[in-house]
Amino acid sequence: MTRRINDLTKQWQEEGLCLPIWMEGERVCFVDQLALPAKELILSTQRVEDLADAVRDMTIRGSGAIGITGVYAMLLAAVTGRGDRQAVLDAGQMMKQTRPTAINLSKTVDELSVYAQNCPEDSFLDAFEAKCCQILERQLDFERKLGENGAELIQDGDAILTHCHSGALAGSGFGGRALSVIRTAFNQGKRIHVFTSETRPYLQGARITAYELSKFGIPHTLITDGMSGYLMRLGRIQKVVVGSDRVAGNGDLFNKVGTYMHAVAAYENEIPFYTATSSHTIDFSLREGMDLNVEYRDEQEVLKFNGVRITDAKTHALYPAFDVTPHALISGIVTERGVIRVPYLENLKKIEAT
Ligand code: RUB
Repeated sequence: MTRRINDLTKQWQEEGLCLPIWMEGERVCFVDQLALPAKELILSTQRVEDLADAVRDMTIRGSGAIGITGVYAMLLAAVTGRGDRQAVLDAGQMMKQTRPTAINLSKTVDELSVYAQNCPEDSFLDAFEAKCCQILERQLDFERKLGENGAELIQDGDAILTHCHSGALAGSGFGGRALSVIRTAFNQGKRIHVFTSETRPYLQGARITAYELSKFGIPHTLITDGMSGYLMRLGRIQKVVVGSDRVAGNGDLFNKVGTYMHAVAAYENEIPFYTATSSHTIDFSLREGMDLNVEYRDEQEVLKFNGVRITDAKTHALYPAFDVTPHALISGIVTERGVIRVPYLENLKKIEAT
């Protein structure tokens, strides 16, 4: 019943991909990103609710990875419900409610929901699995292509700043967005160095980006979030490459909070700032970034470090999980269809049209 998806998983594992989530038999397996790098823990489930919880509490995270978790959740519902179409649609709705800012999740669920509603009853399970596999293959293909397009922007000897974790485990297993660009440039033989900012409070940069860079053998240095501006002034950083949770129609970028701060410093220091994304992550319904409210997370996530409160008992905290970088600060938007430059409104429209 899951032969097609199991074969695909096997093929990707043999290729050495760093998969965030996959299917073995009728169980969905996923890497516990909260445990990294101390433990390489793999969890598994047959319950859609567990996948929703894992996205909500950031056991599975990164815009690409939560997008494909939407696929696995709906496929799991199809398999365990023996083709129950309503269960598939309900699974999609449950996943959509987990995290709102990264658009890949809702777009993927919508695409699969339309497919499920129109899929003939007699071959539902087979056809739905094939559609899921097609989406998963497409996402991986995007990563490889945008990696090649973005690598052209990287020069031999560049030091590149990246923020948060926009890598294999945040995507489909090759290098996600930013790390696909970096990994491809490195594989081309370019001598590069990566500065990864730690990314308070979840420390995705310190924990996961550094872990993946070590795995890929790419030289790197960890910095705290506030250090990038000074390093730019010292001439230690030549490029900034970050991922993207959503791009508005005018090129404004939603990404992990702190991205805007790096972009302002890069602009001030005349350092190119790029976002790596895919056409799937562009939200043409959104005219500009400030039109959308980003996800706010629990203040406890900021008040505590490793479960221990780090501030006075009466102090409160604020945690917008993302910020908006205006398109005027962005030198180029790397996609699977090439690097998009200003005027973004016009040039992004061309992607929408084709
Ligand atoms: C998503 C996230 C960052 C990445 C986006 O945040 O990983 O914003 O920079 O990169 P979270 P990508 O950790 O809250 O899920 O586009 O590769 O996901």
